[in-house]
Amino acid sequence: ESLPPEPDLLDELDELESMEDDSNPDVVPALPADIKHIPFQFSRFPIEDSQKRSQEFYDLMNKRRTVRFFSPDPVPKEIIYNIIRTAGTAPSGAHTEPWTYVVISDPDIKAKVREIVEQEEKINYDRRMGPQWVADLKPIKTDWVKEYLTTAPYLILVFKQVYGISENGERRTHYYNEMSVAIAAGILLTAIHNAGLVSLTSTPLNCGPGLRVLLGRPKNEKLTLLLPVGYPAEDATVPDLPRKPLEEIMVEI
Ligand code: IYR
Repeated sequence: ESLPPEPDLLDELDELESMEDDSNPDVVPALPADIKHIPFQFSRFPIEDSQKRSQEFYDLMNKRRTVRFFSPDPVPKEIIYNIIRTAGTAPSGAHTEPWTYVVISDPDIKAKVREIVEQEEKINYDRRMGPQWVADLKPIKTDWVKEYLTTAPYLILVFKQVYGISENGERRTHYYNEMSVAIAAGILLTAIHNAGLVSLTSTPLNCGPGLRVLLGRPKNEKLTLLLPVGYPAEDATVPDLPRKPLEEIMVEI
């Protein structure tokens, strides 16, 4: 017990240091202390069904691609609501649910987002990213022009709440907010694909503060992802990228 901590444990120790002392009886949990624990509703699939479902889900997800060319065709809002409800089922540290999804369909706001993003992206490509990064993106054919930001019917901006604010205005720790929002983003992308829509996983460099202010979000929220969502353009293309086979991504012990 008196040994120095393993390097892998240091992240957790950082987290621990920022936590309040739970030996203090005055400390109240964020969730109700007397929250009920109820029976877990679960029924097993027959094993052949699990087999089939796992194969079919892989086949479905293996068709997901990042798409950069969007159709302006409308998408019913209820589909977007269901997709975000689905992302909201993600697990999170101490069930803090540290995420906010901003859905933009207003053309004027989309135009303002595009203005902010293109202005920064021009500087990113010209100066901030550097020659290696720009070269690495060349095969993917991206550039600073972001037409999809005004073409796609929706933009979903994923904000992570780096801390929460309780009813009496005190700061609440959002444990593992980065990981919680990353998991939720994966579920969001999966839900978009499952609904038959496409998106582009974009992380606009240096645009966070400008977009946060434009959208009237509070200071505890940081932009992590910007996803245009809709149907692909009729003539949309994607790079013919291979995916690593199982043997390359899995180690069995
Ligand atoms: N944010 C820029 C650059 C960019 C970076 C990576 I890493 C990509 O995989 C793709 C693009 C842009 O959106 O163009």
